[in-house]
Amino acid sequence: MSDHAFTGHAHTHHGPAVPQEIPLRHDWTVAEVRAIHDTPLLDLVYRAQTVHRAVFKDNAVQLCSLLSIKTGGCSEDCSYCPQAARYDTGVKAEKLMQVQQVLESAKQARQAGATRFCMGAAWREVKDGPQFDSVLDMVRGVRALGMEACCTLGMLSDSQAKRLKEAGLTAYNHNLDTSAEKYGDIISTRTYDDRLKTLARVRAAGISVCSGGIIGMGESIDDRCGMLVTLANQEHHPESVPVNALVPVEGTPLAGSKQVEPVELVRMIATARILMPGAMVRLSAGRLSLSQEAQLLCMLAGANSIFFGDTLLTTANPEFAADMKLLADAGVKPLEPDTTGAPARS
Ligand code: SAM
Ligand code: DTB
Ligand code: SF4
Repeated sequence: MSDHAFTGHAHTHHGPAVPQEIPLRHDWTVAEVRAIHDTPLLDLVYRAQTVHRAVFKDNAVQLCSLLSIKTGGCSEDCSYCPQAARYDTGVKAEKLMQVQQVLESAKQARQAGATRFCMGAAWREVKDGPQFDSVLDMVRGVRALGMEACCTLGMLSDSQAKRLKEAGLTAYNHNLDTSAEKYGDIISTRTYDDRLKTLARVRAAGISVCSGGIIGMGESIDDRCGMLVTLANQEHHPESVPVNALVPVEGTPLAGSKQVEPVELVRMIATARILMPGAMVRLSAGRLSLSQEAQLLCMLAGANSIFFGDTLLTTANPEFAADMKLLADAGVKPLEPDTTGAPARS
């Protein structure tokens, strides 16, 4: 069903205005999405770029800064993750950072051109108490600097989501990572349904949803399409969809995984763009193994955001200067902060 009928109703999410001629569907099947995904590459990229330009009028890319505010020692067993305590990856467990230190880093990120500041904690779930209170202070501080604030802290309760909203949180990141069918092969310490429940709580609290996944974990193409179907068939599309290529980390069960072909990432991004026209599609982990040309092809396919800075959470990312040169050479402008606050179809 298209949600044209809902246009004009009070929505709790924000984003670009999707023109009426671009349908917003929430009833995709895996077979339909697979047909799009498998389209001849140049036709696929053309279609995705057409949707992209109908919604986003220019070729701006949002620069997001990522900071690990609580590194390592996580009790979960996500088989891709260097921060799981049970894998010997060389990542040491650290305490939650001090609020002032985090805000110092946010200030630097803003000066370097970031409009969104994302804070990640290696927690299974949020626990009420002084640490969560500090995170709320971090959110308030980042917002006061005039940036969007995003957190990724694991599972949340309704009341925690409400408190994050009250602190001014723009978005909450909680990835589905892969399809429901594949999930159990990757993580055993929580279920897909746990993931969906947290996403519903984030949505209900009026916080923007950031949810996506990883390719290159041994999943099938149908798993990739299945994940996109789950994201797109929610009542509202996520405002933000990160697409990560697995960064294989020594010590994790997925250390020996083969690098994905860059073109697989392009297909995934293009398909996400076509299914969720109003979403920010984020070319996230894995950029170090992409050429400049492959990254530009990802942008042509609809990616309009990157994480910049020398480290992601714990792994390396392209250098700041190289990213700035890439964008400048291609004539891609960094996105200005969205101050309109206008509600959108999703
Ligand atoms: N603990 C919280 C959680 O799991 O939701 C937040 C932090 S977690 C590190 C954020 C996301 O980073 C994961 O959902 C996963 O998609 C991504 N990620 C982690 N390790 C990765 C890797 N080696 N390669 C690509 N993406 C990775
Ligand atoms: C997302 O999807 N990717 C980012 C962000 N959301 C939090 C994290 C990528 C982490 C890659 C592994 C690491 O650096 O530890
Ligand atoms: Fe923990 Fe998140 Fe890493 Fe999973 S992805 S081990 S929950 S930090």
